[in-house]
Amino acid sequence: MDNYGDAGVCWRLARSLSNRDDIRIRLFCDDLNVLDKIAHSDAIKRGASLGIEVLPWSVAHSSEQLDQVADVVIEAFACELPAAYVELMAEAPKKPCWINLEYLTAESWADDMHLMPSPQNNGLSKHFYFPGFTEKTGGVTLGDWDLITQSSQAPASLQDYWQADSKAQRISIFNYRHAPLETWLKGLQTIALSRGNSFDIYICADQNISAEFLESSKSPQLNFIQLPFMPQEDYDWLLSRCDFNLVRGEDSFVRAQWAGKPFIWDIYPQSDHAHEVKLDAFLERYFEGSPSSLNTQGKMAMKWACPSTWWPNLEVWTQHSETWAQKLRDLGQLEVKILDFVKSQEISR
Ligand code: TRH
Repeated sequence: MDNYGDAGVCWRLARSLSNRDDIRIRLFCDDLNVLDKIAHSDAIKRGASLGIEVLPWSVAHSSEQLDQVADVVIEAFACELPAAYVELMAEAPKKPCWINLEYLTAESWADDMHLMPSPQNNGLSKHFYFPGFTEKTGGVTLGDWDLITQSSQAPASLQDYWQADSKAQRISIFNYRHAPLETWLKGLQTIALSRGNSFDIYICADQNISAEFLESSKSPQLNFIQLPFMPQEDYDWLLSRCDFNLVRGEDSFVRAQWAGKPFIWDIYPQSDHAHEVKLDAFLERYFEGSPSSLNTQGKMAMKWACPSTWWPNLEVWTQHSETWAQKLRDLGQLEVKILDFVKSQEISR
């Protein structure tokens, strides 16, 4: 399975912070091939144009190759800093602000864990940073979303695919291999036949939908558009323009929320089934305050119920999604909250 989320979240955060001119960013990554895919085929070059120095993870292992230790060190997704780097941090005259960026969760314990210090036996202390959906957590990254999505013109990588003049409803698909996409699409076919809707269905790279299925299912109402893997900003634009998005993991999941449109979240599966608890925690928070029919149907939809059972509620869901996106904005964004935390640490040191 190809995963881009860890690199995607870090790249997005680096891009968001690089907009501020007093910050110099170094992004260490253990798989530059993944980063290249989401960053216009050349993360090092793209990063340089944005003021981000992209470096292979191996460099952080060798203290000789690093001129100085950073003022702020963000260790993302328990990547565990190399011992050589931690040594440099401990020896630095001004101790860096060390943040452990965790996975996003809607579970209520994140409120208590967010910004919890974890003293180390070398005199340093790192703080857990929990992104989330409440005021007590660290928020989610907005970055350049508004700028990217304000353009009515499709970005370069989508220009050959985007059906600008179509009157059909637009759906994007980016899921894991286990997602029951063919069954779900058959449900959509039922809506097309019974209600006369038509759909443009944008299928992202490497989705588990067979060519035979696409061939046998296409009709004047169901238009399948197979997309190549595109740069992260272009995928954001696609999400913002679709009426419904099928997303997964962490980063596309958050973007679907900024889009203010209904979506299905294909959560990253964990062997101990912890993801089921995580999904339910999100659904409770997300549908809270929505009309009761949407509350019930939306939760079913998120667990792959046949679209024909809830599609008639799409308009209500769309309104709810807009309200939710506004709620997220009001909570404050991760890139701002993380800088506020760093400032508070500088004052208290
Ligand atoms: O790739 P993912 O499945 O990532 C996952 C999750 O982040 C999960 O939490 C993590 O533990 C696991 O990886 C290892 O899904 P996600 O998070 O949506 O990340 C996809 C990234 O890929 C996102 O930044 C958007 C980007 N993307 C593109 O740049 N171009 C594309 O064409 C598409 C479809 C996605």
